[in-house]
Amino acid sequence: MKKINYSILALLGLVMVFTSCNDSGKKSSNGALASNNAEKVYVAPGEQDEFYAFMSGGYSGNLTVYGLPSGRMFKEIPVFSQFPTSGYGYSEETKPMLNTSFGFVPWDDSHHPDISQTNGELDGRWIFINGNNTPRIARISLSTFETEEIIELPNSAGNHSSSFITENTEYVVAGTRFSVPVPQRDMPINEYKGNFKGALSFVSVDPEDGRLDLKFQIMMPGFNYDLSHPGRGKSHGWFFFTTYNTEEANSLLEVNASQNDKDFIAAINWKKIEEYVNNGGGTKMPANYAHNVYSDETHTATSTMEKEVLTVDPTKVPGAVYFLPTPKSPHGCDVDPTGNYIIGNGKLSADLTVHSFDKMLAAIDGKKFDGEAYGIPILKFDDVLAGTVKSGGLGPLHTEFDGKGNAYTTFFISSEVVKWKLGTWEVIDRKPTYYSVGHLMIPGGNSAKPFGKYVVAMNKITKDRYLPTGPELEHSAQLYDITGDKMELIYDFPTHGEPHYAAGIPAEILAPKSQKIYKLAENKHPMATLGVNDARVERKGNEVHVYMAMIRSHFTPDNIEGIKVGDKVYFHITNHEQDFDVPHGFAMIGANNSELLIMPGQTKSLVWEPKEVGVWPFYCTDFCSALHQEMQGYVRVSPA
Ligand code: CUK
Ligand code: CUA
Repeated sequence: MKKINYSILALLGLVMVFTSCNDSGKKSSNGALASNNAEKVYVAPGEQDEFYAFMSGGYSGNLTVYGLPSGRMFKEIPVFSQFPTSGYGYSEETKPMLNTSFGFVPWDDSHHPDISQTNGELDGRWIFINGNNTPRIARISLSTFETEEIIELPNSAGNHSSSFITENTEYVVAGTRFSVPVPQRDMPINEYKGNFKGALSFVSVDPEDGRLDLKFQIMMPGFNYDLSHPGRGKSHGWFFFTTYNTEEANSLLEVNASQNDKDFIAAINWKKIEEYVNNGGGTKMPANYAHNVYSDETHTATSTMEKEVLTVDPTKVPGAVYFLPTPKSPHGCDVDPTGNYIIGNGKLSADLTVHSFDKMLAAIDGKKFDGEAYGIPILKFDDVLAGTVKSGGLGPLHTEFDGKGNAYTTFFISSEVVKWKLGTWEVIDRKPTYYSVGHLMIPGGNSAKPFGKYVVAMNKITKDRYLPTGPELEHSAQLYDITGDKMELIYDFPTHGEPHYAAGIPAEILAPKSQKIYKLAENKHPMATLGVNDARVERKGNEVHVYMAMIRSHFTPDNIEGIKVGDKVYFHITNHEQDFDVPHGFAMIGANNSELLIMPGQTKSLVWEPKEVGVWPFYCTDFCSALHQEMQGYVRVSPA
């Protein structure tokens, strides 16, 4: 067994290198296509893109916003990382967003964005994204493009199968990648098997304001839970998670974790579990986790430490959880727009496995099981299998759908996207990617109603696609036109961080919602300066609070005296502009905590601790008018 596994891996590695070299030689043929395709991606000056694409930032911890088809980047939305560009995570108002039970954690690894849905269709209200490392889920408003809420997940580690949502945004789901001792405790690592647990978290979303609440956690066997997808249509009420390492090895050297020819897709009837907990089922256990909420009325975040979580033992809810055997350590887990087909791609295989929801229900009805794992019934592979796609590729990862009965799967090792037909399982087309593609995205491709015009491939390796920029290149996205039978590669563009996944939405749904401005009269920040006459300096011991107003192109007050070395100076600054897109900035010499970028109608605060006597300047960092360079002031600092 040992040898075979190693040699497969070595072979796959070789194929990858070989394919990459081969593909780079085809550059000129791409170039020849360029003139036809230029028109398809050209968005003329003053015109706007047809789609938004939200790409996860991977190790940037953020979310980036692009236009399709132009590939232009519009914005980087800070989520799990401090962001000096706007002062997110530095300003007094936003620091609490990055609170966790581990303290202030201003970094994370964000993988999978998902846009809110109503009746299985994109509604463009919020976008959710996971923090992998210190397990968290964020909710971002799509009217302000600001992170409004972050909830930490206890008992979870490596929050990877996240943050996918159910078809009415009832829940955003998070599955633990690493099983861990629950509750955490000191124990020998090699006693993993049978003792570690894998928590699947179901976080409810308030239909009105989007507020998150960790409703329950299902305590699953100690496997690795990789990706997940909600059922939709006929399978609404179910959630599917791929697993690997069902061997429960505590060291994942290939020999340990891939002994089993098949791991599982876990099928969870969350409606059944919801009913169980609504009727008083489940066990409350102590847990410590942060819940951070930003209010765009007070422009301030508050962080609360939650103290307990409701856990569910799946064996106590008969009929709620089943395992579907799935070959070769499946990674991606994708459900087609009709909700019948569940695709699990074994990352060490060539074939795609497609399960049928209908067949699954029939097998459950007929009680046709193939034993159990930790009390959870295992269905028979042949009973649930809808079909196998003989892809001819290697290393399948993720699948999206065009809404016309076709599926598109990425192949990491053979560097390609393969288009195939749902139901007949025949391969229709394949196109190379440059290189080693991970996820792909069709706008709405993760909903009941995809907009099958483009697919974006997100590649892990960039190599020779752009001008070299030292040893590290930004990752590369590739845009394919999928309106015809054959995919057509029409554009390359660099992405920021490592985009694992993306969510796209037509601009006509989203753009009208995204022009919010904050009304000054509605500003409920406790430190706001709503009238210029309210601007003032107040001392409380060695704390000094400067209540400041800003409008083109002046700060009030702009000459501040009476500050002493050793004081802690809080600048609370309110932007009095009421025009769309007129922020002002604020930077103080020697301040070691970034600047502020303050939106019209908003208040933000920055702390400065002067160390030396003198007269020290501050200025506006955002070019705001012809007199932007005049937008400045001084603070006089006297001896203590
Ligand atoms: S994972 Cu990155 S390629 Cu985190 Cu969705 Cu598959
Ligand atoms: Cu305000 Cu520049």
